[in-house]
Amino acid sequence: MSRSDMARLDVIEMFHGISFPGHLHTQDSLQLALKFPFKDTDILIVSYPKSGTTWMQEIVTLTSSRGDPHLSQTVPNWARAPWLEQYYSAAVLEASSTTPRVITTHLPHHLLGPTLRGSKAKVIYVSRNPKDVLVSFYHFHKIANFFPEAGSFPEFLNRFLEGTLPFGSWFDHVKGWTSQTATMNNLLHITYEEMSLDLHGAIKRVSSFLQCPLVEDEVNNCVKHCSFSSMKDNKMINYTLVPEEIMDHSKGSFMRTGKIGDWKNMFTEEQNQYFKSVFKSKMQGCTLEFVWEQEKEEPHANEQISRKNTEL
Ligand code: PPS
Repeated sequence: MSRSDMARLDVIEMFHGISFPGHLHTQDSLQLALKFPFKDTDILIVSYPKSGTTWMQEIVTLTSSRGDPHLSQTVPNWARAPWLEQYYSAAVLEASSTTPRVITTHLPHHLLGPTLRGSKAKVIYVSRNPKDVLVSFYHFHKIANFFPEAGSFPEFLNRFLEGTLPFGSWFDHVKGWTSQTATMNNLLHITYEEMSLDLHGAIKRVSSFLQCPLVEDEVNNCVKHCSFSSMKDNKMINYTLVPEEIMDHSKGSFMRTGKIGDWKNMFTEEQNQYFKSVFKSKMQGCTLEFVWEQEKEEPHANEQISRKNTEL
């Protein structure tokens, strides 16, 4: 089965007040996701779109194969870590005999949390600076023909802040999942920024959470194969296998910049101030400290990350 079997490029599925592209989502597939019988051995990667989902799929695949890139270079990411809510996942998961199963989802906690309750499945939540998420999502809307028109950047920004883009509100998503970190000991929260600034350390964190400790050479192999440049050239994850009518590769790449802080190239100062004020009011009561940008101190550029900047 291929992801392109079902076109439905102009269809939008509204589900619990959230819009999902009808290309890969149906009412049935969304309903089924909420009844999914998780196994305790499952690994679930959870994210709001454009937060580093594909990167984490690669990290988990490579960690599980102890740095051997064979699987990640021969099987598309959606077949080895299918999105639970997408229509093809039931068939993929049924046919899969591998343990652990790696499953991906963009569903918010208020929808999937009840399904997961009581399960010991390992959940990895990936978050990213929302301003970079927004810019990445904006560019992705231009290449992915299963989304409605992106419109102008200011319009898109407003829709992001209102929570009316596909997959719903970033704020609800992040608050919903990260609020579980205190009570769910099978949940690891990791950020795109951590992965970007210390990929080696991030892989070690993930492998130890998955109880799959790696020796140094294995970690180094994982780092090599999930670097931005390796992933950009890997057609099993760069979406060049998806036909042009579904993703217009002439308009840009899925693996676009892979950088922290690209929002600075799109936001005006006024938009930044507006974003920050909405962020402050919507995230009120969220005690989690996000580290959006970390900078290496100049004199010790080769040493550990030493300065944290929690400024959004
Ligand atoms: S999706 O559509 O939700 O699955 O997208 P997602 O994979 O969450 O996010 C895509 C962005 O992640 C970047 N990316 C990476 N950055 C750095 N290093 C690696 N290895 C890497 N892999 C993916 C990808 O380039 C998208 O970000 P932008 O900012 O658009 O470049």
